[in-house]
Amino acid sequence: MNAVNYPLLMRIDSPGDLRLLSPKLLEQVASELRSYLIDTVSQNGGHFAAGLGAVELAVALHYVYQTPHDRLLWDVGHQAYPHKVLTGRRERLSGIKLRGGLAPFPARYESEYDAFGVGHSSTSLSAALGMAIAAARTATARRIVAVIGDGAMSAGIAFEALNHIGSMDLDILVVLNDNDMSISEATGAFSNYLARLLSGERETARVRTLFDDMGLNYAGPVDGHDVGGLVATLKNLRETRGPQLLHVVTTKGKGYGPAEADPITWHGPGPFDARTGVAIKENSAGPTYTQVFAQSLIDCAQRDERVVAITPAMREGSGLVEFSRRFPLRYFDVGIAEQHALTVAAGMACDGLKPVVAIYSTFLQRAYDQLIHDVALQNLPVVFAIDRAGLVGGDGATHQGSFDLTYQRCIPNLVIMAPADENECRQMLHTALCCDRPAAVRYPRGTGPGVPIESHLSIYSIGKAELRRAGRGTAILAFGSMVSACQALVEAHDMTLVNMRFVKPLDEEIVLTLAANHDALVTVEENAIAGGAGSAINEVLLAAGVQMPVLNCGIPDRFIEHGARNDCLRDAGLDREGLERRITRWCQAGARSARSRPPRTLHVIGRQISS
Ligand SMILES: Cc1ncc(C[n+]2csc(CCOP(=O)(O)OP(=O)(O)O)c2C)c(N)n1
Repeated sequence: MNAVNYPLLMRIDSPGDLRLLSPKLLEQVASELRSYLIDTVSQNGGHFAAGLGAVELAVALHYVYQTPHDRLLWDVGHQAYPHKVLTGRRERLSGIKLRGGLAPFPARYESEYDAFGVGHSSTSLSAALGMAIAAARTATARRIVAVIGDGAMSAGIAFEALNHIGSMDLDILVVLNDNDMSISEATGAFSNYLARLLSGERETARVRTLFDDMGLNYAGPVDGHDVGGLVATLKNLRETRGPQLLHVVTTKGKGYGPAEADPITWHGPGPFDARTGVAIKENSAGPTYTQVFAQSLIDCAQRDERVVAITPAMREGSGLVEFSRRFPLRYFDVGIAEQHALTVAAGMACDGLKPVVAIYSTFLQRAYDQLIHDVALQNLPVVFAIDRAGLVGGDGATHQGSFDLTYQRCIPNLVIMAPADENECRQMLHTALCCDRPAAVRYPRGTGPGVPIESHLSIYSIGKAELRRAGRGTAILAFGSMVSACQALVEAHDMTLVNMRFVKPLDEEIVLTLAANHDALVTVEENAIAGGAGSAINEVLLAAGVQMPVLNCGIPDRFIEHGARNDCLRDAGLDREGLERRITRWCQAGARSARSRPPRTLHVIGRQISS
């Protein structure tokens, strides 16, 4: 760090250093911190606009509260870069999200100042209340503060927590960081309510707010960029007993012109020229799966006006921007409300619509009961376009889509598809919309192998795999993104390759035929090995009484940390080289042990083959 540009920030290695400064200097600290964020994030990209809006808040909160003894929780954690800088991680900020670098969000293993690990939104109030209860139970004198955005406040869990907090007489401060934005524009009646609170309605009379009525003492609205004002207000609140809510008004992207003007683009930019705000583009290699899904959905919607799209606050990430423009009345951003997204889709499906819920694999975890109870149990034709299924990279362990095959596979009625390429993604979406039952298409982050995309829409036969290559000895049964990852390997070693296409229903016929014709089977998927698609193959073999060597390749039984997507794949052993090494070694070891065993006969339902 350059001491000339950041004379004060240079001296802050912990919040203790910050607290030694006179209050008059805090504005300068905030200004240096903001410049430092702009400089640093421009190098490698990262979460940006939300952090710029939370600079003064971070400075004031660490100045007033005795962190880490007092607990400071950042909801989602994408706005926590200023907090990381002030808590001893200044010099490491440039490596955030990279392999071995700082975690993308607050993480308890990384710092004692990160009171609660985050990444998924709207958990801060529940966790803060838990800490307040623990402090009360252990008679620990401690203040607990949760900072939550207006977007994150739209989630059910945040309201569940408010409901609980308001009924408890505990010292807890909720700082509502209201910038009137989620990743895209804030939506919903609660957001309208906050706007009304800010509109001056409250200033004319002492109007009781929703929060007061729920048992939290409402303070504000206050200017979230006036660090002196914030410090004064927080000092007061620190001495006030009971649940409090401080309504703070901020500007997303504050202090960086392009980000203030377009906070959506600047929510999480890649590297950019800090002076001009121009993105430093990497060469793009064809359309991403998200883009293919986006165009295919538009094509399907044009053919069938019953098709509607639902997103839980992820319009940009899920590729629904163009859809929302073309079909504004058939597009629903429900806020950060995954559970509601699924049940509202179920209701639509009951009465003749064809809802497509576009959702990230990691966020679908939030709506598991709705998936089972509201959609699958009633066999309703809801389509799930599950993006970021597999390893996502920089957003790390909280966002890896490692589990969706595992948690979906056991649900009756559900069709689960995994496209091997972009064209299959398109056709599977169409197949899902035509199959009249709940159906999921799960595709990874980024680009596919780059196959031509057919403009027509076809329907795959449900539960049928595709033989890609007939070889000898070992057959690889690959799912989704792993089909192309195995192509070179099967050519080099004359193995069979099957693109399984369907995780459910599984093509049992092809599994048993391959078992009969090969010495060994290898399953490969970009999902947890535990309970994943490979487990489904094992179950088929066991049920049929087939005994043969089977290797399951997939994500190992641990959380995969952040890094570039390729780093994460390598870490999980799912990059091309890793797969080749693993599979060929396993085959060689198997061949050695087979030579040392007497020949035996395998029984495969109705057939006999020798091994
Ligand atoms: C459960 C869950 N769903 C979706 C997201 C993706 N997401 C990250 S930040 C964000 C918007 C948060 O808005 P807000 O809380 O208002 O913060 P701001 O970015 O406006 O500061 C969303 C939807 C998430 N992190 N967690």
